[in-house]
Amino acid sequence: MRLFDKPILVTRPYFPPIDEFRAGCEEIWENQWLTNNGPMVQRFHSRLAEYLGVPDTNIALFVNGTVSLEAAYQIMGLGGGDVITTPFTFVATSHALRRVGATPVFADINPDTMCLDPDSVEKLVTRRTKAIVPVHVYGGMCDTEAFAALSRKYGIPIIYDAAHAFGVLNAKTNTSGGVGPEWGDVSMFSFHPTKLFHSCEGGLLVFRDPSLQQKLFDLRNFAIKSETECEDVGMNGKMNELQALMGCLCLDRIDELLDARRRIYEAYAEEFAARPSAITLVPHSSNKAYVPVLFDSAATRERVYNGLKECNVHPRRYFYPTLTDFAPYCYGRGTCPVADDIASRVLTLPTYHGLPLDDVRAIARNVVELACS
Ligand code: T4K
Repeated sequence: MRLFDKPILVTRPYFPPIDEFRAGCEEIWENQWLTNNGPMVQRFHSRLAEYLGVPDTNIALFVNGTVSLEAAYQIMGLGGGDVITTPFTFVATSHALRRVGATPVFADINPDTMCLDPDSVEKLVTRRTKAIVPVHVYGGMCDTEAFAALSRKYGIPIIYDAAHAFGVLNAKTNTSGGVGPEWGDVSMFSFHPTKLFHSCEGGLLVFRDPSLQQKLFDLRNFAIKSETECEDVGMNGKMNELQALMGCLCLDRIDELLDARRRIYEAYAEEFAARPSAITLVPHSSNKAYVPVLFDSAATRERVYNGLKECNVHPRRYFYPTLTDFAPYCYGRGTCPVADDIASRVLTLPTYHGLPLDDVRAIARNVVELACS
């Protein structure tokens, strides 16, 4: 077992060269503009639209992913209704629902993709259902065709929590965050620094209907229309200029960031190739945002998790426990056995730009040794 001198964390943010950040700051200082849709935010907005291949009328930037989800839920009018979603996610997916007055109803996940299972969802649709919120877990795409069919059948919108899915190519349509039916009515991408692409903090909504854009712009700016008019209960959801600068610099290197994750994933895959049946590397995401590994039992997962920490390697049990084990959502406890089972056996291993491949291989060998001990 390799012991590491310095802690290896599950992830590390990417830091662009500081000279480039300094040069961008000089521009911001020159502009004397810090927030409220400044020039750097507008530049980041345009560049993102270009990168994603969508009209710039179909996106809106926010201060973080959670707030942008709240804005999407509010604009789609989900308050007061039920929304069917997954318990196998970060708490933000459901917290944002509760914060707009909607009730999360938990359906189970598909054991292979770990994403919301459309059949399980359909069994829970009622007259109170106002939307479905699937999550592209770890950047692996949901069964988007099945959700599009449910949307048509029941006349309810699909809002994807695509927090992990920046840079993902939809294998069927070859689109990366587009506005076709495969991306639902709205998709939310998180630009938190723990993500492969970031803007310090940030969130992006991509939506099919361009008429939502002005409403979202208004909502993120307190829903004030003028000095004397306020037309809704708005929020302060604005991204600032420093965030946008960081986002632009990271976008300059998006191919390099994606490549780094792919190389790390491949190194793990090679080490696990002759793996014992106790370890399964989850394969389905094209952006390799995470390195999730599924073990044969909860006991093996805990042994590997604790053993790695003793070697100064700090993986995370994303997403354990499932949301239905948390106090605000415990009314759903026990209703999603597949999600509970996966959550008890999964571990996400370290991956980030700059993590040496030699360390990756050593971590993988430690995992094998611990899993089989
Ligand atoms: N939907 C989904 C499916 C999500 O996964 C998330 C966020 C959201 C919605 C909400 O999007 P945002 O509002 O966050 O944009 C982290 C992130 O804070 C969170 O953004 C992310 N999902 C979640 C999966 O992971 P924690 O509590 O695990 O973060 P933390 O502070 O323990 O950091 C993780 C590791 O990264 C640590 O080992 C330390 C390291 N780290 C972290 C930061 C912030 C650094 O080395 N440097 C840093 O600056 O939640």
